[in-house]
Amino acid sequence: MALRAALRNKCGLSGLLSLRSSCSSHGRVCASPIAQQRNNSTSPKIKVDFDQSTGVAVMQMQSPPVNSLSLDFLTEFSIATEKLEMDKSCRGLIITSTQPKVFSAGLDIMEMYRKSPEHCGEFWKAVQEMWLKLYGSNMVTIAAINGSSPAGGCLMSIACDYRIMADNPRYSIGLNETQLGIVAPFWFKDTMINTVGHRTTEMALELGMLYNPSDALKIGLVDQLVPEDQVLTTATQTMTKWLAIPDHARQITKSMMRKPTIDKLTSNRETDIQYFVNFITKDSIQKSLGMYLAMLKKRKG
Ligand code: CO8
Repeated sequence: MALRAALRNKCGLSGLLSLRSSCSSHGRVCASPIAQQRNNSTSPKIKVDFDQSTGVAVMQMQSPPVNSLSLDFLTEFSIATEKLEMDKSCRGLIITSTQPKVFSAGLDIMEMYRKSPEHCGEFWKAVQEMWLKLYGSNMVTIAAINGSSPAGGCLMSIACDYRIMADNPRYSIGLNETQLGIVAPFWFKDTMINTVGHRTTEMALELGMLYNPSDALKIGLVDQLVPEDQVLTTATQTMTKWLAIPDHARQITKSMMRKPTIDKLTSNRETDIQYFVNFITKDSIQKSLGMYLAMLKKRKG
């Protein structure tokens, strides 16, 4: 809580939102004090290394044990991404994990379980913000998926421009929400459709499918598989290719492809929050989440 308050005072989500609304959705027209700050930063859950000479930042998610997307994590993520976005010299962002075997376990279920409607609303706003920042980024974004990436972890990956996954059959990726008894919201669904197409998304979402890397590659959920120890180097090499394209042309093209999906959420954020809060606080849904949490613990034992 203290961390969140501190982060908020420095540059909270509301600050980020007002920054965002004063910016063009295409070029980098914003002048902000944030832009002048150094972009090598380490916060408790996110480490950013920005190489001025290449224009590429590597963001490492470092929130043990499984990089679950808690409210604090999401707040740090949005602040770190916004800082990079505002820095004209940062053209590319690689996202990866320091946690063994896991890229991200998705949304932190504890943030949705037995929490007040107010808390759930605040949490959901932070989830929306994370997606808006990433899906709408002007930077080239590459997910270096060096472990499992279910649900919100998959959303984070498919919000990037390109996905490289470790070729380890023990890892999985997908939007598995129905397995928890919950429903992937329309913007999760739209991001997946934009990545793998309607039919594949329909089946994947209904069944809550988690794909091993080779199946994920087959359906286009990831773009490339490489040995585990080459995920980051391949991401760096791939970034060089993407950065060879003139920024303005690539950015306008990206915006043309993604803007309708982004607009659907930005014009319905409050309704989406209300829908989430009503849904997640239902007794039946809370019961499903409780059972899923118990299953996670039992599986461990
Ligand atoms: N949230 C909170 N805690 C978690 C989560 C999570 N998402 N995932 C794992 N944990 C906890 C475990 O309970 C365990 O806790 P403890 O140590 O206290 O027992 C600890 O993290 C370590 O987990 P594991 O032992 O399972 O770690 P492994 O390395 O064996 O496995 C996995 C890693 C594969 C990531 C595994 O933990 C897993 O499958 N986790 C669940 C992933 C999942 O299903 N996430 C879905 C979250 S929901 C979401 O992202 C979108 C929701 C959209 C809501 C829409 C509503 C309208």
